[in-house]
Amino acid sequence: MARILITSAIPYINGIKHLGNLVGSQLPADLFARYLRLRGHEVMFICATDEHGTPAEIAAQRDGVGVREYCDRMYEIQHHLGTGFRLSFDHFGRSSSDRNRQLTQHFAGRLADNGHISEVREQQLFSVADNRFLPDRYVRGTCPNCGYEQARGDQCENCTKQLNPTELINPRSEISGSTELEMRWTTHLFLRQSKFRNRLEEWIDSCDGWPILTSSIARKWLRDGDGLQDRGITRDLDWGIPVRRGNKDWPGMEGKVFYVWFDAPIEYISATAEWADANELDEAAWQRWWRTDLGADDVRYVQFMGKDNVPFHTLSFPVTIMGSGEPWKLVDHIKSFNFLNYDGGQFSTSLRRGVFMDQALDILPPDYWRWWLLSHAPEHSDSEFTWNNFVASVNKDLADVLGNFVRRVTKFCSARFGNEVPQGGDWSSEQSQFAAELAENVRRYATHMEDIEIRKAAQQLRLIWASGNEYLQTAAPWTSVKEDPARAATDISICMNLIRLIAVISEPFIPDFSSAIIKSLRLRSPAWPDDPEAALSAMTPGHEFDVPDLLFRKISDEECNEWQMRFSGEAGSNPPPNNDV
Ligand code: B3M
Ligand code: ZN
Repeated sequence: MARILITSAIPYINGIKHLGNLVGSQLPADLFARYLRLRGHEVMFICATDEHGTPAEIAAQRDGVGVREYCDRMYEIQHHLGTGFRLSFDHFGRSSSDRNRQLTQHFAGRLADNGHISEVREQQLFSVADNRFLPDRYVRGTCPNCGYEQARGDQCENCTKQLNPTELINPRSEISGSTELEMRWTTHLFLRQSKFRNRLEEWIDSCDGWPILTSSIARKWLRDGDGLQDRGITRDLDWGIPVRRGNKDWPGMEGKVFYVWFDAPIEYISATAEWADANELDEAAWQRWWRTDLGADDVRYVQFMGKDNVPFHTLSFPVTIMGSGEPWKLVDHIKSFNFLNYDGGQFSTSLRRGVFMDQALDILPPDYWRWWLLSHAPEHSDSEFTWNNFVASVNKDLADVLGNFVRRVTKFCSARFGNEVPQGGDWSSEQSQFAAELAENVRRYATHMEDIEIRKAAQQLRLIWASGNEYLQTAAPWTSVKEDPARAATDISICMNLIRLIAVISEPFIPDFSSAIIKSLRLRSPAWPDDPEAALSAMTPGHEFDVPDLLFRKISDEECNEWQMRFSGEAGSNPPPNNDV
């Protein structure tokens, strides 16, 4: 049994996330967490809302409420939607927590004591019309790296380059649209990242086994030198963590807050402390996940995130950890994702293009979405959501293959042998061969899951579902029951046990299906089939069950067309989500 710490990138608080956000970090992280728990490992799965910085302020202003109130409301909504998608976080924290304030100020103090922070007097964009500085997302303009015209002042979403607002070409205020911007003097703290080049390079080189997407982005920004420029970690904003040096004032920094990207990754640690607080546990309970001097040396730490978040997790956050000089756990493996596109374009929050988490759950249960999103995860390249593809895969994989197999077997068994696993005979050579093949397929599936090769795992799982149908079709117990009822009984007993096995191993993908089957089979949390052949006789003759209700319904062409229209983002077709931002 191993101990595995899993974190998902923490979603910005500013509104409900779309399916592209979901599949880029939280959902695959959940898949991995569920799988490891199922294999008996000790898992700590952490996520939170990212509540500071300009995204939160801008959204609250648009909603006409205070930013604290806005965050309280959106936290509840995001938390609730996470539960709706069955995201099995051990804790879903908030970066605005006391824990994160203390820990962020602590890290800043340590970094300063160790000489890794400099105070820089610099010019920043100031908007005359808005009478304020315009940090980060308060400015938009053209990316100097790729020419994308909607780049934000903190990072270009198109090419992932981290930016300073002053680097943008044709900058304009996000608040008023004003282009009457001037440079004004202000003082900020800078993290001296460039001093860490060698240590980071060594560390990144030592992390073999990272997905290519992760290591190529990490190396690109490291080698370009650009990603390692010293970066400002404070801002002239009201909302955020006040700049303090540990628990002491920081002269000259009054009224300033830390940059959201400084405190957000620290929230991974803080949220684990929040978990301990929520469960009335002591400090040691969370520290054993994070402090290598207090037990975390045997923890494997895996992070999940979209590709645009990789530079912060391979450069700046590791600098925070390394520069503290304290034995905090560094990440071992970073699983990153490309983007999911929507029906020939991009998901767009502002244009209401695409499906958002609340809308998805309004039209279909979570398993439908989980299955499609995970089996089409944008792992090795961008992938695309189209309604036709979604409906075709759901109808085929879930309804025709999986649902049908379960229905046919349980109904036939119930009709011929009653609601219990029938008494069969010894296995024939075909039956033994099927069991051996199944064992091999389950082993392959487990390997893909361990390697976090999500599409391959989904494919292998689908193959196991299909093998059940094929077996049933070939065995044709509805025919053999007439001449050789013992053989039919053995086949049905194998199929019933295969349903049990499928319910167990499919749980990380489609947990509701799994619990419905486990309930129908009157089982109590069955364990992973370490020996799949033996698992085909786990439920012995006489084991009672209930025929499950319809598990997956088919989606009609009319529904498919209607949804395609509704979510196309064309005027009036997609009602604003209730958090209208
Ligand atoms: N909130 C960006 C995002 O939601 C940011 C991630 C922080 S991870 C520490 O994609
Ligand atoms: Zn760019």
